[in-house]
Amino acid sequence: MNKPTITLTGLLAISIIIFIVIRIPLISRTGHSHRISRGGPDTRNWPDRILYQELKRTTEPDLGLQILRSLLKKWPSNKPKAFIYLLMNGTPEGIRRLFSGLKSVDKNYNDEFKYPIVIFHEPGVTHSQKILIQNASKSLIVFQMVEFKIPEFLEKEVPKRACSKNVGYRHMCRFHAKIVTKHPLMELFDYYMRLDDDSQFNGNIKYDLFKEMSDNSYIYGYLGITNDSPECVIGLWDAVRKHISRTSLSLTWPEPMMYYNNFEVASTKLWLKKEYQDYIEYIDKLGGIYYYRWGDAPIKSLAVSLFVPQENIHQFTDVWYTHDTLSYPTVLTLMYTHSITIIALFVIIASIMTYLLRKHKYLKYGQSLLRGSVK
Ligand SMILES: Nc1nc2c(ncn2[C@@H]2O[C@H](COP(=O)(O)OP(=O)(O)OP(=O)(O)O)[C@@H](O)[C@H]2O)c(=O)[nH]1
Ligand SMILES: [Mg+2]
Repeated sequence: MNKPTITLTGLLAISIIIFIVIRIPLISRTGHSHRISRGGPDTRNWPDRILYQELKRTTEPDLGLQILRSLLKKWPSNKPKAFIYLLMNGTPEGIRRLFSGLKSVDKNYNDEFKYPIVIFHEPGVTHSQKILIQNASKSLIVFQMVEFKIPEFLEKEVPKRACSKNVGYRHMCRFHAKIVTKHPLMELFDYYMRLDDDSQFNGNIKYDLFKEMSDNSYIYGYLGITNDSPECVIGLWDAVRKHISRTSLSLTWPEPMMYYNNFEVASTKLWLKKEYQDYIEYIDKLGGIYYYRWGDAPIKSLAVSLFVPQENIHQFTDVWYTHDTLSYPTVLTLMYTHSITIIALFVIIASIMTYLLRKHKYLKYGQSLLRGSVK
């Protein structure tokens, strides 16, 4: 074989190996292959097709909950009671992002596992926009309207911008940390998945994430941990320390870390519990959400660290997800969870490279240099 053929063959081999490693769901930390444990109920007769078609076209806000209640009456007994939700901002760009996000959710998860999607929105989203959104997805989509206003108990004036974010953004943070936890949906269902309008699944999820949660008694599921900007969490850690000072709880969650929670799968019970409701009431009353832009991510991450035992927290390492500039799983996660495969991959690549270099004149040149025969 001549040099270009060898180089091409080598590159092809490396590409195939990388493709296989990326695409095949590897052995998870729990030791079982998710390709095998697909789980999930037989959904051929669910949801009832006629009901489904009728409901799919319904955009009446008040009917959203009725729809979900009817659906739950027909819910298969072995399927976790779960829904997917997101908050949309109603702007044309937001709706465009949503189209693409919903498509990726359907294609990579919901076409198979069929969980209802609840879209929260403020007044102003029109009937025809809702129809467009429903038609962009094969999932059952219901809408729920929420109205945001600055809480009356805040005494100081709320700045137009806090930590560079506008008031709408801070309403959004309060929505995810507090308002949604008081919504009737939380009582109706056992689990939920939260997404943003710009969330994207990049690969097929082969198993039911909610079933994984319930089978293993997981309470909180996440993809990765990152950090918030220190200036956006001013006073938050101190406030939490104060809140728990008269309890036996201790705060170990490092400042300003947070679960990257625009993807989050959790038990609804976690937020319904009195301990969380007391916590969020306390945090909310301090006003830091509006004064400093305390985000829902650090607020909820602190609560998870306080109220959820470590063994009930689960990192999904095989969900391929992108939001904004962050993608999961990260190379580091892959190396940690799939270290054997990564080492094997490096060994194979190193062997191929060595083989190629041996044939390559530069190696021979290098050897001559070392031997001192080239001046
Ligand atoms: N109704 C409503 N939704 C909002 C508002 N601001 C954001 N959202 C929605 O809330 C979700 C999160 O907002 P993003 O702006 O993506 O927030 P983020 O991803 O934390 O922040 P960035 O990474 O800084 O963009 C998205 O689905 C938005 O459409 C708002 O003022 N009103
Ligand atoms: Mg976002």
